[in-house]
Amino acid sequence: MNDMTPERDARVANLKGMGCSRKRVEDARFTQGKGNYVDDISLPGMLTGDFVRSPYAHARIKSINTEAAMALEGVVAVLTAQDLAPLSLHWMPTLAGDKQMVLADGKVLFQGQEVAFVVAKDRYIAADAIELVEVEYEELPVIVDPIKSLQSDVVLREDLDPKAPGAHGPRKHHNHIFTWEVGDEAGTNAVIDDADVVAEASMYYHRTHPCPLEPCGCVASMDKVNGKLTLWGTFQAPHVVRTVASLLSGIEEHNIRVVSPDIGGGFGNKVGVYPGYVCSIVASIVTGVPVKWVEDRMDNLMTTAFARDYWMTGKISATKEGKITGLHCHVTADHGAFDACADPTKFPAGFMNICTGSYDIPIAYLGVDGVYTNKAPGGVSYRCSFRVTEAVYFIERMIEVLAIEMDMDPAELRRINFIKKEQFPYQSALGWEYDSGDYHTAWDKALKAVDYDGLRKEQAERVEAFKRGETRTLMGIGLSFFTEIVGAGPVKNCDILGMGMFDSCEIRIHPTGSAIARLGTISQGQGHATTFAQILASEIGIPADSITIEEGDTDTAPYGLGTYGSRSTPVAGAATAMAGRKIRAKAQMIAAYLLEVHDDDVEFDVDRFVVKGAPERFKTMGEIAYAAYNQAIPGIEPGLEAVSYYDPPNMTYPFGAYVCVMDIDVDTGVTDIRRFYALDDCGTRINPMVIEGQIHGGLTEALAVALGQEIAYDEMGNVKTGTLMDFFLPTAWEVPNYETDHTVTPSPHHPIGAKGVGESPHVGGVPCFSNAVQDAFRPFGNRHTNMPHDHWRIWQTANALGLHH
Ligand code: PCD
Repeated sequence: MNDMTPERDARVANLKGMGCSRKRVEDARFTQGKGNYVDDISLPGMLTGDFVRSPYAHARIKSINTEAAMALEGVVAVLTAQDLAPLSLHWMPTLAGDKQMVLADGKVLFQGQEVAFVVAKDRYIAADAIELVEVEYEELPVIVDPIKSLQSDVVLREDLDPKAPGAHGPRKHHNHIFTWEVGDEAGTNAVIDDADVVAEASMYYHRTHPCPLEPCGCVASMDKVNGKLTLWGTFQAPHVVRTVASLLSGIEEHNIRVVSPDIGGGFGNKVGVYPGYVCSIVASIVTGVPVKWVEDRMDNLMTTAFARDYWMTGKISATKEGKITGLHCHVTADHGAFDACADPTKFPAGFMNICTGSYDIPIAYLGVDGVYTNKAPGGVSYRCSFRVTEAVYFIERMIEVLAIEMDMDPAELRRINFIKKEQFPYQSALGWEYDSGDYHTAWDKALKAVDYDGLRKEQAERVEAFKRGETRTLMGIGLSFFTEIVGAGPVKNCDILGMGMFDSCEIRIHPTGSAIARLGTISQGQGHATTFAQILASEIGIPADSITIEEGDTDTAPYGLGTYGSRSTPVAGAATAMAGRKIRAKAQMIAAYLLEVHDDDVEFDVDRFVVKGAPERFKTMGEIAYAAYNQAIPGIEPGLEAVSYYDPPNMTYPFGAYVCVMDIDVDTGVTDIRRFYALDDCGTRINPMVIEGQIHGGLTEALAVALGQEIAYDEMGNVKTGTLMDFFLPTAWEVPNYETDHTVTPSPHHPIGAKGVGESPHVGGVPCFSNAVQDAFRPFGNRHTNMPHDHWRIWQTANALGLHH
């Protein structure tokens, strides 16, 4: 007709749809310094807020004197708990059903805790004023060890009735938060007691921190004339922030607008609600002008959401042939001063019950005890879906320890225990239904790619050479196979503060055939503007380059639960496809009308509807969009829009097989990663290049955590790693060349078969790096050593094994 009818392949390519390595559209502004981050926001008359923070980890506050600070030129207000108390805002609810002080109320419970909020003309004056606030502290005994905390007479949370249950049931001790149990403990113990082989291990997954390059911050602006509060901030879940802000402040939700502008990395750090947000809002209401609060690096590392801090003990049993028969896991979880873990309500230890991993384990038990200590609150899923990193680290270490116990090859031990392809959908002993997987294919491909047998031979030769004194370098082969659980989640079992975890997409096609789609998620660097347009391009036949993706403004975006737990693709991505299909259904009716045939007589073909059996008769999506607005079509409303709120029937279970080859200098403890191979299966792939970037980023954060990154405390509760001089953030210097690979096992329930991928490399990466270190020392009697494997600790391991003369 009116189209030059390019070849079908050319039309497909023109869409830049599913499977295309489309270049990231957001990079044009990021690479030219044109991003718009919270700290770029500057409003007329805007003030700056900053915190007086506690130098002590546990102390009673005897007095706060703000006079000298208030007297400083340029200081507008100094808020303390006393000022917030009449508004009931001196405490706030946490995502875990606990409550947290916004400003110190009677005492402080961790170093760096917010004591007073200074509001001044600029950041420098605020910093000077902080020095002038006089706080009199009376030191109290400090507890930094959760196991000791459960035996201590010292009561950390004096605000809680020691006998009353918490949000997750009975509490055993005044410093105890909850016990969470899954599985059959008696049955598991019976199996383990009778087993041919049992391996045991205790491991500490150290406290660390997501440390995004941009710290947390916000700008609050209360327009008293119109009664409207606008809050810009580094929020991974802007709609949730709006709802919480409304519930806390009493301002009606339609009068609050929350905007997440560009975000410089989230990694879980920007999910929670921090005192800075509450104080900025109050300060803006009080002063009547906008108030900005942006953390510095030390604030971020010392006080915002930490990750991990799990003391895990395990028992795994097997037959003589190495078939696993049972798994027992107990965790003592250090939650710091307030339980502010960001987990779906029914899961106080996140999805830790995915700890049976990728293996067909008939019976298992998990028990978790949450405990208060004098450390910062948090417990966030740093690049993992709600404690999945802990779970995968645990099982991947247990497998290695079992292999040592049985004197078996760990690759073979994994192979004989993997869930088989035909067992999917697979019901795990601890309650999950894995949607799809083909672990054996992935494993075989990985081992072949790295020439596993060749590596083992080389390793054995190296050990012999070491024993003969010819080399001081050992070789470690790190293996890991992981199953993630991402895409929270079915509303029936996943909510945050009572809000069901669906997600959304709203599409508006313009008359000229371009479009805008808005989602309930928010990119922090993942590239959603690029990839969600690709999903739509394939669904509705409009080129990705002609589709704007907008996220993060609650005044315009449909309600959604935000971006974390690799949920955007599984949930909002599904909503995008479903909304696209609604558009397509209406487009089909319009096309049929225009072509004067029955609706069923046209079919979708790339970027058009064609008459079945007569491909020369068609209407392009551009023509259809134009007609939708400009032609009276009997029985069809004008316009072409759709919205989908998607409640996923299940989560998605991406998986992967990783291998790390590492050389370790026994005398210096220095590690050299010779090779890192990562095979990922995230189902249908939207953008292979974006996926590769995600893998590189997640592996780098895994390397960091495994080899040095930690938030360490001394016994006084002082943070020893509060700056980037001490907190390890890898640079190009430490990062190896990653080899990426993939298999594709689509999710059977996701509309386009896609699973999440953003966190996979972190989840699989940490045990892989750690296993490489541990494997190097296996021939000399190492069973387990705790992370982080920095040079000093590796040296100590070598020394303890008698490898130094
Ligand atoms: N994809 C594709 N395909 C598939 C899947 C996926 O393509 N199959 C892609 C998408 O589209 C996007 C990405 O990739 O773009 C991702 O996705 P996902 O997986 O879905 O995820 P999301 O949701 O989106 O995101 C989230 C994640 C997380 S969670 C984290 S940590 C991290 C990751 O993401 N973070 C970050 N990554 C990243 N990147 C960046 N750049 N930055 C950031 O920050 Mo959490 O929970 O929060 O812890």
